[in-house]
Amino acid sequence: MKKKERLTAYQYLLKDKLSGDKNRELIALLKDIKLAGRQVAKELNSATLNNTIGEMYGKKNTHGEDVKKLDIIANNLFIQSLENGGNCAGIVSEEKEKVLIFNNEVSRNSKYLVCIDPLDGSTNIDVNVPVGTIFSVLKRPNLVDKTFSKDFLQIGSKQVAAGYIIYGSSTIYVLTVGKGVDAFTLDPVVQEFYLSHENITIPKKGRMYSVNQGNFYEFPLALQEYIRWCEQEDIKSGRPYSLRYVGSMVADIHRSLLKGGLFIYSKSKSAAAGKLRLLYECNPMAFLIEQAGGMATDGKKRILDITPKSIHQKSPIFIGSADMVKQINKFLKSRLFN
Ligand code: AHM
Repeated sequence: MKKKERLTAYQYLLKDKLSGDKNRELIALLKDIKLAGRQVAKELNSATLNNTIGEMYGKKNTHGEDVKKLDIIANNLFIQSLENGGNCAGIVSEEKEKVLIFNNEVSRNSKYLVCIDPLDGSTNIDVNVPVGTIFSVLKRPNLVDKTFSKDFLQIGSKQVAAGYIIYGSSTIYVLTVGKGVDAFTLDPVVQEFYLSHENITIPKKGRMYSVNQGNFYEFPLALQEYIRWCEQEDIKSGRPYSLRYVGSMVADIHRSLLKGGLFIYSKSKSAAAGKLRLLYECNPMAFLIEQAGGMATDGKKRILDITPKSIHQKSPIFIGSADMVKQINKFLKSRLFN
């Protein structure tokens, strides 16, 4: 039997989604991200044996959260790959308080900027539950000037590419370059990502909602009412819905993308803007899910229309199957969402 031809992510982009010479630099940048992704997958696979699980004692990130050893390892691998690749002028990373502008000659002249959460899902890192990398690629607004922090403060709809790598039972690289969504699965023997899911569309409806329900009484009343609505029995709409919450945004979104569902990280009494960061968590996921036919809002407006004011700004997010986002928006509008 003839074996089906396999296309690597690079070959697929070259042939299909990013054909043409003007896209070479972007393809190369996406390759740099893939390289670091493979290295991170390897680090995660042997972390227990290499004694790299656990916290960097005494170290907090820019949000005051504990930092894990693997957070730092992943951050360094992405920085090295992006800097040495020369296809990116600078980055914003969850693990770095300030913008990092690359100093080498080639990078300085590059068109692109990257915002990244190198290892998302900190609480799951040490317990063999899927975690991920989330990234967003922006174009420098001006190639003549040096790169400045403000160049990263672009609305999400200006992203030229975005995606995530999920480190789970397989390692999968899910990507949009603004022409739909495709996924590439890592062949662990060849150590290469091959096209595995072409033109993914998120189901319009879903029956799974994903929220940290332990925060129920912290949530705005409108959200509490939505959650109660999900729990009620209603044959027509298929309720009660199932609650699924991994606690790694990448894993919860990946399931919603493939099976349909709604992911919620709301504001609450103790966190006025929620927890997740706009530039390197909400924006890339919103771009990707919209490209797959879904929707993403902060409860009031489209995530991709928010003008960022600072690089580590947070935002509430309601994202997933279009009908589910529309439904929750009705609840959030029917009462003051505060
Ligand atoms: P992190 O950047 O510390 O990893 O936090 C982000 C993660 C998301 O992946 C996940 O959706 C959320 O935090 C879970 O938070 P909580 O434990 O408050 O439910």
